[in-house]
Amino acid sequence: MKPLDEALLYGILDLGYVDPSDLERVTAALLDGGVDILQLRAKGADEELIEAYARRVIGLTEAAGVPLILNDHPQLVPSIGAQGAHVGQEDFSVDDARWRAGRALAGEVVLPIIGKSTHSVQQAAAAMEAGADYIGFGPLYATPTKPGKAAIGLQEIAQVQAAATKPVFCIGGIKRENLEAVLDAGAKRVVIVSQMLGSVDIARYASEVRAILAARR
Ligand code: TZP
Ligand code: MG
Repeated sequence: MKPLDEALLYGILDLGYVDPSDLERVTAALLDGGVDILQLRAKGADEELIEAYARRVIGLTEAAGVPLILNDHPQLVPSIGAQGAHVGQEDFSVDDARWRAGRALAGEVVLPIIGKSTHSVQQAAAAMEAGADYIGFGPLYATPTKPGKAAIGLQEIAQVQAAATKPVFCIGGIKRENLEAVLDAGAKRVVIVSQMLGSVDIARYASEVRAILAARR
């Protein structure tokens, strides 16, 4: 598996943008483009459907050595064999999510990756203190992917990044056009959802963004 601390680009397979019939194609494109982590996000889907979606893509992510992270639902991590779960401020605590996502394989304990969404300097510090393996920080800009969620802007990125003990993935309204501004503000790693999934050539979009991130690291 690609190590988390070297991850630069985080992709999300968001069923709000991806037609279920397109799951494998879009996953392959994101992986071809070089995403370092992939999250399955299917808001409103029940457990059975999430498991079915995950089973269709996990062979691809494993072959690419890319961790598959489930949005919410840490309890589904063991049965799917996913690498972890991502929880929001209103969801399970990091400890609780890790306990639910934990599994034993052939007598060996496999530690799941647990990510946490954060929206302020305080939440970022608290999540890292609580043992999150990485945090999401945003939404930097208003975004259709999180309707109604206030943008936090770029001004706190540097402070969060300076105090970070874990990888920080900036998120929310990021696209190629504002990527330089986000990086100039101190970001090192990003999540891009709608702009990447809506691009004509997803693999190319991802690889271009990743090259920019790698050049600036
Ligand atoms: N959490 C904070 S912003 C966001 C999530 C899941 C959405 C990011 O999507 P986009 O389309 O890249 O703005
Ligand atoms: Mg959630």
